[in-house]
Amino acid sequence: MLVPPSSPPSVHRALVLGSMAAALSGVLAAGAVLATRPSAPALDPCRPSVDIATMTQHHRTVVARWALACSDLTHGRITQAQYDARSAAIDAAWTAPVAAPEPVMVWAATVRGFSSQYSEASWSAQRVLGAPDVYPQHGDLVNAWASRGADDADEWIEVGFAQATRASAIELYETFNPGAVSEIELVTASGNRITAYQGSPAASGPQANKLRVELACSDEPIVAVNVRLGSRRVVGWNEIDAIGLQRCP
Ligand SMILES: [Ca+2]
Repeated sequence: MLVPPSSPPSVHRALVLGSMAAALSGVLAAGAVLATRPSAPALDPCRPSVDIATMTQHHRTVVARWALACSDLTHGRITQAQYDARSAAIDAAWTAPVAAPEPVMVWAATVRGFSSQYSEASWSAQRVLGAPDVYPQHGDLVNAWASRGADDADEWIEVGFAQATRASAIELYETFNPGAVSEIELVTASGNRITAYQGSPAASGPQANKLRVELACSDEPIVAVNVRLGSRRVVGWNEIDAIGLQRCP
């Protein structure tokens, strides 16, 4: 029998603790301390009557806490009142919202190709790798990739990731004259190329921009991302600080 995570405590306890309740009924008086185990129980009364292997880690932990409290009660290590207090706290933990895990970002690790770069050092294509180190600043700053010319050609860069990653989103950090991104293409582990984003280049203001595109986690792992810039349509250098994938949970 499964216990839905949303089960109210009373339902949870009826399911999980059914065997214990049966074993102890008639034995425990309110407030009494058991000196011995219930008489001749057929089964360990503190053994969960449901398959905990199918539960979340959170609910397995809650059931384990309850089994420990049950054992303490049946062996006389705690009073009924102490057990009731622990049980109430455990019930609260059963339905308490579990904090969602922090999203894990993986950052571009290799440059696979590019149309141009401002130099081999400052504003080089390599400056797009790793976590953002310009954002949230906006400005003509050397730690972002910039093309050779400001507006003389449309540009592109393709970056790879250290491991193939199933991704729930892609993030691209535009830190100077944002708005030029015309297309983002994903390269999958099997070599497929999938268009994830298409836009009409237009200046989007004098602030750094995090362009985030949600992806379907069912898609196959991504090994590379290709970004195209309509640089001629957004005046000035259109600099990219970082490109990252948010790993699927
Ligand atoms: Ca431009």
